[in-house]
Amino acid sequence: MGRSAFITGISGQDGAYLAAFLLDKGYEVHGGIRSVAHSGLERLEFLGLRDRIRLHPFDLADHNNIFRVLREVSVDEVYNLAAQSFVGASWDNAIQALDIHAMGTARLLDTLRTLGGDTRIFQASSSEIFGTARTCPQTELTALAPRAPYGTGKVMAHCLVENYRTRFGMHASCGILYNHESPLRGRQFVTRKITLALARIAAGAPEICRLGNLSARRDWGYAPEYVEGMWRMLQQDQPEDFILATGIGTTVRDFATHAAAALGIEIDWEGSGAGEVGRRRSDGRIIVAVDPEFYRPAEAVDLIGDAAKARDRLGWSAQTDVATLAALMARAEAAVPGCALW
Ligand code: NDP
Ligand code: GDR
Repeated sequence: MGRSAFITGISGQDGAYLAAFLLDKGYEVHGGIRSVAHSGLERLEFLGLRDRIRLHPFDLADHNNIFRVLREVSVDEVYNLAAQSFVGASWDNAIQALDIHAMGTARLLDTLRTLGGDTRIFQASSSEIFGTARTCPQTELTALAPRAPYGTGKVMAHCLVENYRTRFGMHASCGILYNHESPLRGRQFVTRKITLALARIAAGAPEICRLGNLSARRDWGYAPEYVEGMWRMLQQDQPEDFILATGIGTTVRDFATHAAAALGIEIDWEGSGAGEVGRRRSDGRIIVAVDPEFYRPAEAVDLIGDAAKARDRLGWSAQTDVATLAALMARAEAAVPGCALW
């Protein structure tokens, strides 16, 4: 009989790619969405998956709902991808971020424990659990030190997975995921914000791409590769936690340079701090500027991951370098009239 999976956060970037990946493997795929009004299904529609998956009303804030749905679907694997995933916004609604990330994961783990059976669970953990790390790159053994409510909730979820794994013998694993991007990325994240603005500028719009800290450095990989890593974790005999990362840090400034190059634009950077700008070489026009409104209240340090354990044990490694990633995102944007996939 074929295998089955339930994906929380199926309407998000990773949820859509994971659904596509599992369908290709012959899985019956179920997914939870808060409501059609709340949850955009554009990504699932864009990938042509809308009619190939079974959607269920689902909210990580509602324990009864979680219990009802998981009892009904009775799947082999659960992937917990649901989150308030924009780190900056977790300062605006810390209670909600903590409830969804920490308590939501507790509700899910406890439901699976109560239902019994041998359902395996993947938890989307994050590099943000290492927010003030003193070492770089980070490994699975780096001390947990979150810098924002987003990461604090993820730390609690991370520890709960270990608690339930140890105490109840559950097959529960955390993927400590570093930034991974794609044309399906939400518009508020910096890579998508850059590719969307630059594609419009390349098409003639008199726009300026306004960003926060251009020197912030992140470890950016390509999202479809990361969902394969999640699946590989659940195929292990023993549950364990793994970092998924490229191991290479790139600044926001350099990501913009790569994305612009793919659209035929060369950028000359001048100035520093809040006064830094990026000028289009061909006509000297300012196309990138710093706006302190987009500075993080508490920026994480360089978050760069060492994925050696995943390479050795899962046979997983990131394949797409950051220049290729920026180019594929920029070109995907430019290929759509109005330069907006959504
Ligand atoms: P997205 O923001 O694209 O998707 C988040 C999903 O969570 C959406 O489907 C959203 O649904 C859903 N959701 C939010 N709140 C709830 C709730 N209360 N109940 C049920 N569903 C809810 O995130 P990504 O796909 O990028 O990330 C997937 C996971 O991986 C997240 O947990 C994220 O924190 C983690 N992660 C991601 C990284 C990345 O670089 N992408 C790196 C590290 C970790 P709706 O459409 O209704 O809003
Ligand atoms: P991040 O992603 O916070 O790492 O969280 P984001 O793209 O928001 O920021 C990356 C870096 O870019 C800097 N930055 C800006 N960010 C945004 N959003 N907008 C700007 O204008 C801007 N200018 C500079 C940020 O300060 C930051 O340093 C993502 C999410 O997917 C989380 O869910 C996940 O856990 C982490 O990655 C790993």
